[in-house]
Amino acid sequence: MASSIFPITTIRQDFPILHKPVHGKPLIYLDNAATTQKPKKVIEALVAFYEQSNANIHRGVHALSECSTQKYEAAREKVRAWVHAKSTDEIIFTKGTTEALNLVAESWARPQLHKGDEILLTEMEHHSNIVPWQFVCQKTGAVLKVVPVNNQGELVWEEFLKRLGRRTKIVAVTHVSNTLGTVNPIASIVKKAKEVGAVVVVDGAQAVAHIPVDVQTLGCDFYAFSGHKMYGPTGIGVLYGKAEHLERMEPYQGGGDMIRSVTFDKTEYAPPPFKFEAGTPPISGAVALGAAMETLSQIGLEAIASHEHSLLDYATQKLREEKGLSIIGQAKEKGGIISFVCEGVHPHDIGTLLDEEGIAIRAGHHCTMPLMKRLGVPGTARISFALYNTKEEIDALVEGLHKVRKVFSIPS
Ligand code: C6P
Repeated sequence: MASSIFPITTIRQDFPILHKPVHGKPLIYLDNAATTQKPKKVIEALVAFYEQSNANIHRGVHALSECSTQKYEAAREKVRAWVHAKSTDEIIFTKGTTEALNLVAESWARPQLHKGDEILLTEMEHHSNIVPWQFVCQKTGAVLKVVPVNNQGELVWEEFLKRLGRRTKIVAVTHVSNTLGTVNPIASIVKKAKEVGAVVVVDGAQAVAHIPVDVQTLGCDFYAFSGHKMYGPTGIGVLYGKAEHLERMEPYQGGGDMIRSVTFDKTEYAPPPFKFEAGTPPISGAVALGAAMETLSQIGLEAIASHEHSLLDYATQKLREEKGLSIIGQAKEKGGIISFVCEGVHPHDIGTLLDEEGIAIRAGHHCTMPLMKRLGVPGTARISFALYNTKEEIDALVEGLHKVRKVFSIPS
């Protein structure tokens, strides 16, 4: 229903890159989980910032510096509202999800964890939500525990409960799996984790641009995401952290802008969020991320979610009709991501041959190697939707897959 009134033509006009041919064919961009394309408003916000407002923030007394500071802090407020945090003091700008997760691992976990403490992850985590915790384990003697996924690609709830105990200090879980599309029940996970006093860190990289996120309702302690996966620029991301944690945490890096006073004997830190933003931050990136959020708000996240869901349903149905093709990840709650494998064709060959048709997909392990091992596949082909995708593009994808089969002499 919603997709029929979704202003798809107007939306597509707003994304210049969608009108650039690739290999002489119209671009069909289905690699949105890797990074989304950028609307004019975001590109123009970057240009306008450098043409009209460029200066360093928080330090200058001059007009441009005040203007730049005001825009940067206004962007923080937009992010606060986007995830419904209580205060802008809980919003830290980072380089992206990866840096945000490393910040929690280094500044919250490493000083607090001890030998025998446990960090609970899931089998579907991205490497960004595995490797930083391994660093913590190496440095503290804590151990990783892993919740398995079932054949549908869902967390096995009973196994989660079995592994959760008084030694669990952190539960680190992805909101939406970048490989399977599975949406995890974060609020229920938080409720259980709180019963044992564990802190919950959510990797929201694949969620924030697709489903409404309210960190207060979810109750999580930390929530990490990247600007470039939500129509903003690369090099900007966000860590939400509950004030009670951020106040007690040590800084992640030292430098300018994160201090109250410095002598050679002692440094006093600025309060959060500045304590965690050493050096000149990605100012223009934050401003343009704010513009991306405005664009999404204007269209409406509910409408976007509904459009992407109809694409997911349509593509799932179409791909199920394809002989020799298996969809990997059939969770009941799914976001707009479909991984698949085709009998007799390596995922990389699928990706390369589709590229010749102007169709951009991703192929490989998607930075989820432990999940690939669990699923018994070296990699998958993956399509992932954004607000500008259409059912016609899915039809073209299916056409493209027929061509791939032809190249490999596999009957359709
Ligand atoms: N996934 C993909 O799936 P950065 O690189 O810091 O912006 O995001 C890292 C990251 C963390 N968690 C999840 C769930 C993710 O999906 C990603 C990025 C991309 O194509 C690149 S591997």
